[in-house]
Parts: sequence; C-alpha cells; structure tokens
Amino acid sequence: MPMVTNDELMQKAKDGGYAVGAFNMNNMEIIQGIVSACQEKNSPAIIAVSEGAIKYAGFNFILSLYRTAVDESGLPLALHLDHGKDLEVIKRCIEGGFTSVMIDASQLPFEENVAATREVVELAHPAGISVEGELGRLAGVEDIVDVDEREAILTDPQSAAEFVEATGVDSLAVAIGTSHGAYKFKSDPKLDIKRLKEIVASCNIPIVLHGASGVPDWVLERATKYGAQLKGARGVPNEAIAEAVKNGVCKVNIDTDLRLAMLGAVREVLTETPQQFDPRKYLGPAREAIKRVVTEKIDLLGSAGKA
Ligand code: PGH
Ligand code: CA
Ligand code: ZN
Repeated sequence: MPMVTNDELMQKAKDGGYAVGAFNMNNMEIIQGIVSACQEKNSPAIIAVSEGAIKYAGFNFILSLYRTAVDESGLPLALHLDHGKDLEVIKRCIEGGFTSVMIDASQLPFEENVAATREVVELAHPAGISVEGELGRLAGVEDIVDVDEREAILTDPQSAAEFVEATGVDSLAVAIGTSHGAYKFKSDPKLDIKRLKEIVASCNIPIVLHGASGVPDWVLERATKYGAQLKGARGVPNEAIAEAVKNGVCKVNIDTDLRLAMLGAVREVLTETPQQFDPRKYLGPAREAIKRVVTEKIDLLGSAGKA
C-alpha cells in the first residue's frame, strides 16, 4: 500500500483547503493510536519522527512500525524526519525508507540556512524524498514586545520567497507566533495571520505550522487531576488553528498534546489502581487517549475522508 511523501499529501491539502496533521511518534502505542483514529476518519497523516525518537526507539524499529502501519491500514501515511539537524541522520532517513525529511537550520544566518537546506534538497530530490525547510524562530507574538526583535524572529514574507527560490524546498515551516511545548503563551494567545497570508502569497508552496498543540482542557484536567504539575500550560486555541488552515497552512505539527494525553491516562490508571503492574493496563488507555486527540485534530484540520 501507498507510502507517500509529505509533498503529495500537502499539495492535495493545499488544493482542497484543509491540512494534514503531523503527529510525533516514538513507540508502538503512539503510532497505533494515531493510525486507529485515521482509519475511523479515513484520513491521511504524517508520522513525524525526531532525531531523539530515532535515538530512543532505534531506526529499524521506527521503520518497521511505520511499514506495518501502512500495510495494516492501507492509508496514505508519510514517514517524516522532524527537525533534522544532523546530516548523517538526514542521509540515513533519505536512503533508509523515510518519505520526507525536514532540515531545520533555522538557527543559522539566512545564507547558511539556505546552503544547508540546499544541500539536503540535492540529496533528497533524486531519491524522490520531499524536503521541509524552516525560516524564522518560534516564539509567541504577544511575548515579543520589541518591534525589531519581532521582525528578526517571525518569518519575513519576502525572505521566505527568496529562501524557497534559492533552496528548492517542497514546503516551508514558518514562525507566526506559535512555539513548541506546553507553555506557548504568557499573555493572550495570538497568531500573526496577516503575516501568514503574505507568506502564502509570496511563496506558493505548502506552509507548515510547528508548535501547534492546543493543550485541550480535557487533557490538561485529566493529567492535573491525577497529580501532574503543569501550571500555566497553554496551547494554540482551535479557532486560531482553523484560521491558519483557512489561510493556507497545509501541515500542522502536534506532539505536546499526545504527550499530555498519554500522561493523563497513565497517571489515572496508576493512581486509581496502585496495585496494577501490567503495562497493557496503562499503555492501552494511553493509546486510547492518543486516538481521541488525533480524532479531534482530524476534525479540526478537515482531513477526514481525504485518504
Ligand atoms: C512540533 C510539535 N513538532 O515538530 O512542532 O509542537 O509542542 O506544539 O506539539 P507542539
Ligand atoms: Ca527550528
Ligand atoms: Zn516542530
């Protein structure tokens, strides 16, 4: 069954006016939860794997989990390296069975980012692998008070167009006010949608939103009810994600919500039944919680029925 690239999924999403979720995976229960939601919703998905996840689970275990998921589900699923920084890992992914890679050289000055990204594009494209680059640094819009600083951190639409042209990337991750993790905003959540519109207009390739977890109430409440300490945790509201998708974001990255959902489920079981020591009894509910989160994301992004 189809192993697809991000590019195929995202071009389709771009034409259809919806977005595909990229869900981070590092073990069996997580990918099973993701795929089970996608099956019920007949949705495509991007299985995102970080360098840390490869180190944790092992390259071949990751690959086998992905291939099994594709075989079992028959769904269009991409296997994507998330935030690739190490060229050796990136090469291994390109040669070893991933369908897409991200090169994240966004911490470097513009010209160096271009050079590093161009190098990966030249390795990946002959192998039929799509490439995501990143320009800008993730940070909350309202948390950057200084105007010059804001311009330095958030993605500049003109530079984005130059970056796309100079590198040949298939998609671009941009900074419009989101950030990674569970503590995204100190003040009111806000995305720079005007900037997004300008980027979409100037680039003409699929745009990616990182740091897009919402920290849903039910997830946060369950985890904290059973003792998790997550004071001040705050995500991107669903309305803001919907607005971003409406204005051209085609890939939405979710990791934190899966982590928090898993945490709450495991904590609940271990708190309610402290005598329990069968891993299936706490990892099973964790898998169910992942499935619920992914189901909600599919509805939010509009990818149901698009497999
Ligand atoms: C992400 C995930 N992965 O690359 O961008 O972000 O922390 O918001 O889930 P979150
Ligand atoms: Ca980055
Ligand atoms: Zn990210």
